[in-house]
Amino acid sequence: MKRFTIHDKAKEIKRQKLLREIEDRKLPYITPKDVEFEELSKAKYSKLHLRQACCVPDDIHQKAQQGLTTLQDYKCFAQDLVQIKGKDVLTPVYRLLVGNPGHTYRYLNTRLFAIPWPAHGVEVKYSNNEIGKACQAIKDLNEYLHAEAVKILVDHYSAADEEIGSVEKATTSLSEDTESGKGVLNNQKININTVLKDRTSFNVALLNYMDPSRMKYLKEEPYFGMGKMAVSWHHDENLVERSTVAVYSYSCDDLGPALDESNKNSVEGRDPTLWHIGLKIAWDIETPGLALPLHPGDCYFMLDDLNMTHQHCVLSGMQSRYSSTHRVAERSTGTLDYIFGRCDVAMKNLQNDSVLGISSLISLEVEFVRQTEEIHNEVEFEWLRQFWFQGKRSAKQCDWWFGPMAELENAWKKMEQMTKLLLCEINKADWSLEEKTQSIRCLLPLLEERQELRKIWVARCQSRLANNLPIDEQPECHPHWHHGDAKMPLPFDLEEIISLLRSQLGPEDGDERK
Ligand code: A4F
Repeated sequence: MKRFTIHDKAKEIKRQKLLREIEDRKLPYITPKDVEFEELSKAKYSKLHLRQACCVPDDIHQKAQQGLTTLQDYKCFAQDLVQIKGKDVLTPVYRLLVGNPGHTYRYLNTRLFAIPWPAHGVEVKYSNNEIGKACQAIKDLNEYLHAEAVKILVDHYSAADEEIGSVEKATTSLSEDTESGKGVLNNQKININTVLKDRTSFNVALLNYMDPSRMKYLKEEPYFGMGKMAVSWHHDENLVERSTVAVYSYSCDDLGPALDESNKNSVEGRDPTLWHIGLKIAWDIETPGLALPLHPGDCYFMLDDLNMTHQHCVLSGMQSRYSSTHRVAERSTGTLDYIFGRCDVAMKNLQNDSVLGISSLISLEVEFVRQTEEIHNEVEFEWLRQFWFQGKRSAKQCDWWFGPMAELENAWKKMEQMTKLLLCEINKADWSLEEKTQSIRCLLPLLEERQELRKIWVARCQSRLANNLPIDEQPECHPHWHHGDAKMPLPFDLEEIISLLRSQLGPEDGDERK
């Protein structure tokens, strides 16, 4: 889990400096009503692509809207208790992640676990048929948006100056020769179709819902005076580099028409009754910002590196609004396949004698020890605690995640046993001082991290915000056990073990750690 880093601090200082530079005056921004809109959006915002609702097939609208409202009827959306700059905060937007079985999406130090949409070879028992149908509708929307994104990207690259060359230019970042360290381009041609597919094969959809009339307080957009924000300026996290984000936006017509046309033209800035997507170039105060109104059923696509060069925000309208945001979530460390693979690696260092009923470590080499203890921390803090921190909220849709979580917990418990076995070895008399010191130097920082993170998670679970959540969303501090629990190899509180290990190192090691 990330804590408040120097990087966060530097960003905050930069943000404050920007706000001071702007002082009280607001920066200019444009909307489609402005004469400069066409020119500026082409020059600076060409990688934001709008597909108006009228160009989306009726059956897609019908199924998507039905799916989203069903999920809301069954109270499937929940506020996330995320961490910003080391502080716990509840998102104003209610969210639900749906996606490929076993996939997760991590944002603001929170790992969301995808409710699986129907997939071949995977059995999902939804808690009722309507929820299953809604997940299928999101999957159908996903397939539609994937196909459209490929077409839009092909058109986008073909329209660029160097025509097909620009596709190659856009793909070269994937083929940089990192071995030479010079960033020389590899001659190996990357198949363009593969690149386009990789960047549009959405594996999760992060669904959002917000009813502004129920939100007591929404932040004002600080730089341009764009009005109330549902989501502040940010870059989306945890995405495959240069992958597209495709969004289906459905603001309900529950308030009747927005400001009438004549009124719209006379009012400065954006129409506050309508939802908008706000866009700006990151750290740029010269280029005007952009506010693009979103009507029910409009889709937009954030293409290529737009999410890296620009920040976006979501500007609230008056109606309640759903969105389905389709993403290529980074798979390298975010899937069940990955984490089970890591557990297998750790288990390779454990042997069980079934006759004697005892287990032992195969190797005591520091590299094996480090790897096992790192995997131990990863399973505990990136998977088990993240999952149980969200309580039993996924049970509303299906029980799918509870099986893999129990399996991960079994593997984690074996890793607790492995740590205990290592501690016993360290205490054996037949080790040389050198071996002992090396082993402790390797183990100690990982145990210190475990202890510190356990304290942070206990505190997060006990916070007032956590305790005020609906009962089935209340964080569970799991795994947790009491001192002397005979079923557990080691205590929950590692302070004593850590002190003992520290005392076996020379003073120079203590200084090093400081
Ligand atoms: O202001 C916010 O948008 C916000 C409020 C809150 N109580 C919790 C989180 C956020 C938030 C945020 C929420 C969702 C999301 O997808 C991205 C987000 O990015 C952010 C944020 C970036 C708050 C501050 C920020 O700088």
